[in-house]
Amino acid sequence: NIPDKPAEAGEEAILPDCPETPPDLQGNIDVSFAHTAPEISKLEADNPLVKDGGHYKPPYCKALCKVAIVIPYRDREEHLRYFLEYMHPTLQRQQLDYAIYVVNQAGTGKFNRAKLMNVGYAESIKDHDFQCFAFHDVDLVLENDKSIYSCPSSPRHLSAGVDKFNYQLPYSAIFGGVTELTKEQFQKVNGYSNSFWGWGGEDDDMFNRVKFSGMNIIRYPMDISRYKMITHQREKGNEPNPKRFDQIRRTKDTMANDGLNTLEYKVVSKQKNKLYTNVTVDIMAPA
Ligand code: UD2
Ligand code: MN
Repeated sequence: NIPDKPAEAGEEAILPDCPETPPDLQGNIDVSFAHTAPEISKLEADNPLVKDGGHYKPPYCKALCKVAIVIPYRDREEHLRYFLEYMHPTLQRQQLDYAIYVVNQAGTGKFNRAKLMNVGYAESIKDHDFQCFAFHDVDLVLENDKSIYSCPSSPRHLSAGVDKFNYQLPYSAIFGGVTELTKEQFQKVNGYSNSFWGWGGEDDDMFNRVKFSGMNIIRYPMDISRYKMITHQREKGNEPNPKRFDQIRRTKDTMANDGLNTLEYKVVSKQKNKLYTNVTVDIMAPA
């Protein structure tokens, strides 16, 4: 039986489980960045069921899982609007209970993608009992909604195919772009390293963490693992990290003492916008 109106608070318990295969998936999605990204007010109007910090729940069924989408971020305003434009409708068709967290690095110091993702994890679980976490570059937009962001049985690499790399894996151990782990899996690896300042290496370090914790990476088939990357220059403050090669050689020795259990930061502000929760954070970045 499908109720004819959205559940009110407290009615949720009587909703049927959402089906394993969401009925409204469309497969390929036409993604283009040729237009100017829509204004936030337009995106809000286009996504009326998203509210309260970018949170959505399917109105007519109980989602199979609760997932936080965590975006490491600084000064990519137009990318964020493209991301919201395409990803909100896609995630709704996937019938997930999800919320979007934009973790915005304060200041002009060295960027630290991995530490920002740890912060997103730590702040999101204060708000809801998320079961899994999709760590997501702001400039990647999914081109096939059959790549469902549901909780993975093993750490999942979602962005296997990216247009920039001709939709092929540049190397088999790549674990950057978009990844998804359950809370248990993320805790088991002690989260990401906090020590990768600047561009590169943090994703390979996470690959190592997964491997040294006795887990394997899984991926969807290449015909649905497809993303478009918004083209961009390398920012000032995100220059390649010269220590990265040395750091990823040492993951096995460092991972137990560098991660969730050593995470330190100061929240500058936490704001629930309609389409996303913004967490601006001081991560004590070196210049
Ligand atoms: C690759 C990886 C990325 C990460 C990075 C190395 C893929 C598809 N992508 O991306 O996941 O491992 O290499 O660190 O494998 N960002 C900002 N503001 C900045 C700089 C970065 O918001 O000033 C965020 C944003 O979410 C961006 C992400 O960090 O998408 C990765 O940075 P990038 O896009 O400059 O790096 P890229 O494309 O080489
Ligand atoms: Mn990029």
